[in-house]
Amino acid sequence: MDSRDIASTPPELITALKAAAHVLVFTGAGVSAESGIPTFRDALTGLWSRFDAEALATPEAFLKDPELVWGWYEWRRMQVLRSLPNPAHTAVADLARKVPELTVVTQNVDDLHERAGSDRVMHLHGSLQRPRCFDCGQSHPLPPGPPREPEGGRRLHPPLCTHCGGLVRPGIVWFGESLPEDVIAAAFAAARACDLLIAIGTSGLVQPAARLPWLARQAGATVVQVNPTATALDDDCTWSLRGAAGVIMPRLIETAFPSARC
Ligand code: BV8
Ligand code: ZN
Repeated sequence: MDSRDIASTPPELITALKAAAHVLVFTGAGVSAESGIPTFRDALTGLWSRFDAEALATPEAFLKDPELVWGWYEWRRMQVLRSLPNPAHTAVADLARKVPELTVVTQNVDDLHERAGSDRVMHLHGSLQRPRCFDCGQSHPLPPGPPREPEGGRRLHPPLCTHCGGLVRPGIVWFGESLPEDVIAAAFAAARACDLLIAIGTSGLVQPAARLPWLARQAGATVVQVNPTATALDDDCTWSLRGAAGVIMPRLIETAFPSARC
């Protein structure tokens, strides 16, 4: 594994990117960090600094205190609404116009890839945009109006299912819950089929999502990660580009596919 900063992008990586028939971009919370959305393992800001995110992101936590967990997700949905895609999201959307086939697989529950112009994004861990009934699974529209931040920890009661009266939950895959079979199968198939996998802003700690780079490498693909720090994926990577996604990704695309000089 060879770590390099962006200034010394390996020429072999540029060659691989230009020659790739199918690129898979695999993102984690770090790709949204420069949009102002805290990553999962950063200290959570404000009202939520006293909670452990992983303890809140479970079905048990929701059943134990639905108003706390629903309030936390409404706070996160409000953060996303107030955020904009950053140059990393834009570079990924731009890359789709430069290579024959691009698959975007994200662990994130925000919609910043879509708002940057990426389509058919695979959300391994669900989305903030698609609440559903905890009991019968019926999907429900988002609450009308902008999400309200629970002032001073005020409880936010989740809506009730119009079909069965059950509690409406965020459309998220929580810890201890299985990922949607069709989504994880499609993501694994894309990892085995791609020529180049670019992992952006993920610590590589959450399974089974973190298997994607390893699957791609085993199938003979080149694997590169973009992250300011070392991660659990380092040994799966051909190269690790150390730096911020919002800086590295636009430069990588511009170096491989220079825009026409006007
Ligand atoms: C499951 C939704 C079967 C919630 C999330 C082995 C196999 C199977 C399961 C397990 C296993 N081992 C352990 C498990 C259990 C568990 C797990 O993986 N636990 C971990 C903590 C050890 N997995 C599960 O429970 C999964 N379910 O496998 O079902 C099953 C069923 C029953 C019992 C057992 C198994 C479900 C996992 C999905 C959980 N839901 N999200 C929500 O968002 O609220 S995961 C959540 O954490 C996020 O969605 C995200 O995916 C993950 C955080 O990871 P990252 O995205 O990597 O974010 P992180 O903060 O860690 O890192 C950010 C990175 O960005 C850092 O490296 C940082 O350096 C970098 N960065 C920062 N700034 C920048 C940057 N990079 C670039 N540019 C920058 N500017
Ligand atoms: Zn229901």
